[in-house]
Amino acid sequence: MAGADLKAKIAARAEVLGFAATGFTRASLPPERRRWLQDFLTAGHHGTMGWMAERAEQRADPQMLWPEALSVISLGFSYAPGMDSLENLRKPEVGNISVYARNRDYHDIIKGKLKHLAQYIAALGEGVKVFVDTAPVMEKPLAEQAGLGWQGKHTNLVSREHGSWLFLGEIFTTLDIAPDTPAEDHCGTCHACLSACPTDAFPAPYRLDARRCISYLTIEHDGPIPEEFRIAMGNRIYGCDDCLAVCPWNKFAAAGHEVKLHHREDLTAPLLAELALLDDAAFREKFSGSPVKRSGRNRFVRNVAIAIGNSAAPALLPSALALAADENAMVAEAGAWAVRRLSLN
Ligand code: B12
Ligand code: SF4
Ligand code: SF4
Repeated sequence: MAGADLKAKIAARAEVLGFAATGFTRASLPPERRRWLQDFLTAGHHGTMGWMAERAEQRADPQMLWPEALSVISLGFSYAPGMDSLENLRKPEVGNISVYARNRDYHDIIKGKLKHLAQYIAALGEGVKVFVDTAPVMEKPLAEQAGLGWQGKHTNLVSREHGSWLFLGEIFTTLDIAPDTPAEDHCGTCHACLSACPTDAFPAPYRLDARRCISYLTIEHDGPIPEEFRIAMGNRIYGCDDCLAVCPWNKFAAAGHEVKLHHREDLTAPLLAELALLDDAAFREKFSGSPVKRSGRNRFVRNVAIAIGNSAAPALLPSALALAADENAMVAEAGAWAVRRLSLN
């Protein structure tokens, strides 16, 4: 079994590549994780993310995904913003894009780095596969098991050093590595994240109903945003950071170093009036290489319309009227809602 020496070498290489945290665990998860995933799916908390249910067996058990895998190297990459990520919420004329999406797509950045690190292990004659976000892998429980941090009450991984601001990635390998000690829960009696959620998306601590989460509603959900969440969305037009931002463990987090994740000036506090003008071509050009591109123009501009409706800014009425006349029915419906809201002011 590979011991401390090799682990230290792998961790040192990971650090040079920019990873903030590295941990090692077995390629397995305890049965309660499968049960909790199943409870989540049975309750329908995944909404229209049907892909979560389709490969649930593989998600709950790394060896169902790759039977030869013996170990998992879990890696955390910091995107700590180094500023108040809730600042935009006090500026109704701008749209708030979640801090993780204000520059390049983290999937591309982290995948490249994982492949680089995996080459080192492959050179030892071992099998490797790298994952970040999109594979049927339960990244948070694996990271907790590998000692990177614990799944907080907001369900994301919290680290004592990097707070709630870590992206996660993994290298599955046939290498037999001595596992690290799992992290302990340090949430204690705190419930700041649960209280901060604008849409009351936590039915209980450690459980999220994605259908109520603004991140899901603005990024994953196609079609009209259900009326009950529109006002609570405020000006959040892509993702949401509220439950992460209020976590007291963030106070130890130094700002992330990756330049490709540093906030683009035009995406830090973009004017709603300008975003409302984006047609398909302009949207693609503006968000080339950005995670925002994945949601597509219509969903994004639908969110912009809702934010305009919540702005209470009469100056944005012409933008709302233009969106109400949009060719896309989903955008036009949101635009009409915005016109009605602004007309009430
Ligand atoms: C689906 C998904 C979403 C969905 C659902 C989120 C969710 N919490 O499930 C939506 C679209 C809402 C979403 C939003 C976000 N996401 Co997301 N998402 C994922 C994805 C693809 C799968 C997560 C998953 O497996 N969910 C299924 C549920 C059942 O699993 P779970 O959250 O681990 O739930 C556990 C708890 O509920 C717990 N549990 C249940 N009952 C009980 C009871 C007790 C007593 C206890 C102790 C525990 C417990 O057990 C479950 C199993 O471990 C992962 C990537 C991946 N492949 O893992 C990224 C991932 C979780 N997302 C990520 C991010 C950054 C976000 C956002 C912050 C983005 C944003 N700013 O808008 C938000 C955060 C919202 C939030 N509070 O979770 C990061 C999180 C990094 C981290 N530090 O944890 C990940 C890991 C992507 C990555 N590679 O970095 N996401
Ligand atoms: S991301 Fe926002 S909407 Fe989703 S659970 Fe956290 S605070 Fe609630
Ligand atoms: S805000 Fe409090 S309860 Fe929520 S994850 Fe952080 S420490 Fe845990």
